Amino acid sequence: MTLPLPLLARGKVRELYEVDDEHLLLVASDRLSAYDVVLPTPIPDKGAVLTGLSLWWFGQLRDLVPDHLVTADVAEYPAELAPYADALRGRSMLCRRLVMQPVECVARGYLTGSGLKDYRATGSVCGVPLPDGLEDGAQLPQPIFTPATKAEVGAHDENVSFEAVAGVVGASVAEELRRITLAVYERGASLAADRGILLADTKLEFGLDPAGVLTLGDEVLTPDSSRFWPASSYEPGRAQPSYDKQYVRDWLVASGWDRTAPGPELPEDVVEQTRGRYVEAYERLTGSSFEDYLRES
Ligand code: Q0Z
Repeated sequence: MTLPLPLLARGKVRELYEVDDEHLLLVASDRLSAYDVVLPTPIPDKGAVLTGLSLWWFGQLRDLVPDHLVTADVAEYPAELAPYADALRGRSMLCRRLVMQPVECVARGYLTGSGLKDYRATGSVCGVPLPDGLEDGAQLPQPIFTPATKAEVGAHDENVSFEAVAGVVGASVAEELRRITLAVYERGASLAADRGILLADTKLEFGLDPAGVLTLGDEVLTPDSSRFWPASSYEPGRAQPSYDKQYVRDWLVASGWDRTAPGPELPEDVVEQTRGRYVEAYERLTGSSFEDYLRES
């Protein structure tokens, strides 16, 4: 979709537009990325599911941290966006423009991915020492703050120590980022666990509002910013199945795809099963009907 606004940033599956000096528009597409490649086949409603989840989580987290949301009601968007209301409804958010902190704030309750890689190499993750003998998917003795710095386009974020974060943003902001990130993770993991979903880890982005208040930005606790695992099949010692993407991954592996772009078109049944998993995640976590979300947005 192309809006009559300056494009500020384009992620793999989302776009960020400048509305005015104080506001941005965050738009989530239906694109899906697997094995670091954006696939050519969209998953219908994925952008709306992720937006709906972020909106719901912002509400769940409001007592812990202020967030950048202004409104997701397209009727309240600036008049110049009225011609695009149908394309934006349900999958966009008008946000306050923040001065983003140049650090990816990650909390992990379970060990996998880059955390596991670093642990196997050093016994620590981001300078946090961990007990010996942990395997892929192990629950950590307690959730840990594992910040990363944004890498250049195409590269992966680089895990860094708390001290490195303090060196960039100052000790007191670094301590606030760690405290809030862990509080958000704990709230998210506890709520998800009640609904049969393990929240292995989550990545948050923070900025400063015009008054200098640390504010939660971007998307929160979505399957694109977090690892969701079905609690029913949790079994440490192996890679855990992804709540949302496992059908896609299994099909891609079986297809013999070599993981180079552009990636193959997905068959209809894989698209439909995957859409179902996103909708199921929304409904399990929020306890509300996704159809209702679409109708009310
Ligand atoms: C978020 C990103 C992308 C989506 C900048 N409220 C804010 N104020 C200032 N900057 C941001 C936000 Cl959310 C901001 N990102 C990450 C990139 C699509 C989000 F291409 N970058």
